[in-house]
Amino acid sequence: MPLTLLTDCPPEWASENITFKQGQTQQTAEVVSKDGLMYIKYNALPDMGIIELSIESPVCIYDLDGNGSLDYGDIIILTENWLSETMPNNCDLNGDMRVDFADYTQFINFWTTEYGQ
Ligand SMILES: [Ca+2]
Ligand SMILES: [Ca+2]
Repeated sequence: MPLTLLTDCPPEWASENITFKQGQTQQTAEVVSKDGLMYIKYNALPDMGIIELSIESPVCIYDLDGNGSLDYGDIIILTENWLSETMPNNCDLNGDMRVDFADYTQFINFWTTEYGQ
């Protein structure tokens, strides 16, 4: 029998797509409001492993090493692909078939404006 669980929803998660994962099962969790508080609602199975709740990372294309955040590792990857014209290359952020200063500028702009808030 699945258990329907409610977990406190962090305010910044309320408008995100929340993914519920347990073993091989993956589903989109629902955010519900109860007594004025926000909860994440999902169905879990007893003894079926760790339950993971996560949100889609807003970092997307700029997370070059795919670790879910913008950090030094992404700059290293950008540097390693510097002046590469081998495509497809996820370091070619502006799509001009070359990894160069324009991509670096775009990366830094995103980091300092969108991400740095
Ligand atoms: Ca990263
Ligand atoms: Ca480019």
